[in-house]
Amino acid sequence: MFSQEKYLKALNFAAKVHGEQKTPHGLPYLTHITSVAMEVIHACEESKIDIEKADLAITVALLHDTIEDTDITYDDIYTTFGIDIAEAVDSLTKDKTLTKKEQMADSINRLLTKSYEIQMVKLADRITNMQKPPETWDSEKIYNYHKEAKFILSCLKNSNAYLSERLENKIAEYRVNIK
Ligand SMILES: [Mn+2]
Repeated sequence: MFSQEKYLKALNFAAKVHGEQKTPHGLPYLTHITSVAMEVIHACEESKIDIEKADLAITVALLHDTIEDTDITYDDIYTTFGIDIAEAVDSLTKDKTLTKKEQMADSINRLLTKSYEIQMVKLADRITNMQKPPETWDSEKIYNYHKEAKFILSCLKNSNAYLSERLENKIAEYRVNIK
């Protein structure tokens, strides 16, 4: 399985730094974070991933949006969790100096240099985000989100067979939202 202590350390850190942040559906942001971690835990079980790799993947899942969405920096993650986790979270962080279009490809390229356990977090993130789109999204945004999910799957599908199949199913189900 995995270390409950490491899980709690990362969860408490994420809870503190995401604070009052909400998801696009208006729920506490921690519901997103713990959903991504849940997908990763399930995949680690299904794929019999060893404990050290599982601990890394689960911690990274819990921290994956900290640098992108809060005041937390790479150095803060490095100081508290060490270089492997800081590098992993950084590879899951969009480079906002690039155009919106370039950001996903750039992040995927950096992720592809990382281990499968880290790539898995991106699959889990997108699985979690393929729920009903927020009311505020127009049809073009929904269409592009669906297309982007297919791109993520095509790039990262080797990282974990279980999550890849799950994302493939979510992509198929998401089609009903495209008008
Ligand atoms: Mn996320």
